[in-house]
Amino acid sequence: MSTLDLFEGLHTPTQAMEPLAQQACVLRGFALPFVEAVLPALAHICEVAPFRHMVTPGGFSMSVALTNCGHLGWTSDRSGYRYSPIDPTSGQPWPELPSAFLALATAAAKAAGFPDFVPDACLINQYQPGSRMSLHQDKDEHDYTWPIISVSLGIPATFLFGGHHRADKPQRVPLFHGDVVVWGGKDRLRYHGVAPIKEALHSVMGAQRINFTFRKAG
Ligand code: MD3
Ligand code: FE
Repeated sequence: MSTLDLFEGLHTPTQAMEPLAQQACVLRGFALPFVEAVLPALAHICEVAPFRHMVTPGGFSMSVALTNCGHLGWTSDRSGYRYSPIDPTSGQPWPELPSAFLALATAAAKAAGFPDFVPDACLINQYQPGSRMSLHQDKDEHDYTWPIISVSLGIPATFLFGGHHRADKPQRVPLFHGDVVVWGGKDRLRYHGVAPIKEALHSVMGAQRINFTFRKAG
């Protein structure tokens, strides 16, 4: 076996990896080489399953609009939050996970040390200036041992990265076009949210932020 073969099995980061916690890190700009392939696939999803403002169990309309692709989609209504294979607006299955999305998600997971991650769900959040997401935990998935991969596109956001109790003061993490965040292990159940989005214009995405979260939900 050559020295090269030995090195091939090792994890060699190709760009800056910023740790946020023990099992959470930011891969700055990781998504940039994928954007050209991701945007036409996103446009197709938005035609089949347009962004919509869902209602929370408490009866409030979310300021973030959302859609999904992949086998399972996250939905909310007066009766609760759940993953469903059917888009409640169309009555049809969610659009398939595009190969460009899968390539991005698996490459990011691998770079962060999760080589076996294959998502079955992609929630797509659309933020406009003023949209926000209050502190919450993601607890609607079956198996919390899988990581969550988050991809940010468009105008900047301040991500709020809290602790295991709602009252824990969150770290403020700025996220920009092309940034990818990977959350695994014990950091997977931390409280998190997004501060109100500031008015801005992105040269490619316009006045919006798009966030993809890739999960194994089923
Ligand atoms: C940290 N979305 O859809 S993504 C969500 O930017 C959500 O749209 C935010 O929170 C957004 O549920 C943040 C990243 C994310 C997802 C799950 C996490 C961060 C997380 C779970 C634990 C800690
Ligand atoms: Fe969340």
